[in-house]
Amino acid sequence: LVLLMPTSLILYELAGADPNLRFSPHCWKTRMALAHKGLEAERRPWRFTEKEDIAFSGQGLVPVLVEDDEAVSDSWRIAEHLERRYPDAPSLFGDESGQAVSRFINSWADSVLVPAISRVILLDIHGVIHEKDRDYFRSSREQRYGMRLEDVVSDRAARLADLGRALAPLRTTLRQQSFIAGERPLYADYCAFGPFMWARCASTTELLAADDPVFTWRERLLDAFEGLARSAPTTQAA
Ligand SMILES: N[C@@H](CCC(=O)N[C@@H](CS)C(=O)NCC(=O)O)C(=O)O
Repeated sequence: LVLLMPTSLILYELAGADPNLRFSPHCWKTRMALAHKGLEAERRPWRFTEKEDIAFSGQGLVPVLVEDDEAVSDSWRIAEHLERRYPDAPSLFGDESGQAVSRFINSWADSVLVPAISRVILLDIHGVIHEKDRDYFRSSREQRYGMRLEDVVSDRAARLADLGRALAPLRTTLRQQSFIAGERPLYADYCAFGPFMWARCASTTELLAADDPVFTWRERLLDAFEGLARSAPTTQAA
């Protein structure tokens, strides 16, 4: 057995005005994946407009993981990289079919969960990011949504109800098992948990009712890895 110890692991993570506020949903997937594998990375804060600092990765989004001389971008590709590179550490997917099914969960999280949560917290995100990022964030998001940030989140009760409906498949599953992956969390769980950490870190709005099985599942993941996620800095209530 040869244990591969990384000589260096660096993770570029989206940060707020407060460099310790790390709220990106996709970076959270990667943080949980690293913890699952028992790995530690040097976590570098990165802002939306610091494109040149990650230009070496050939694209402009985080997370970017740099292992020795190799840069890997996209949270899904990072998870696959870690699984390949650290086969003897706990598996992120269970097996090949687990990996295939996790891809669906990741796609669901990115295409349904992230948009539904953003309709609640988008303006809060604008409030926590660095001042130098604000014009870029506002104009890029307003173009994406075709409306002002204020209008994206204007009907909070309706948007929370939409989110509640979008969570139905997750809720139904978690009525019957502790985690998406079964008795223990795997990467599929982190795919769905990342967007909740995004909301927890950047917003003070509670997305879930305390009697929702999704709430209980989120609590379990907040406690995982000795409370890694629970102890992460969040924006403070005004
Ligand atoms: N599919 C990518 C998405 C990454 C992504 O959208 N990252 C956001 C932060 S959450 C970002 O870097 N945004 C920079 C920008 O919008 O310019 C992944 O899963 O890693």
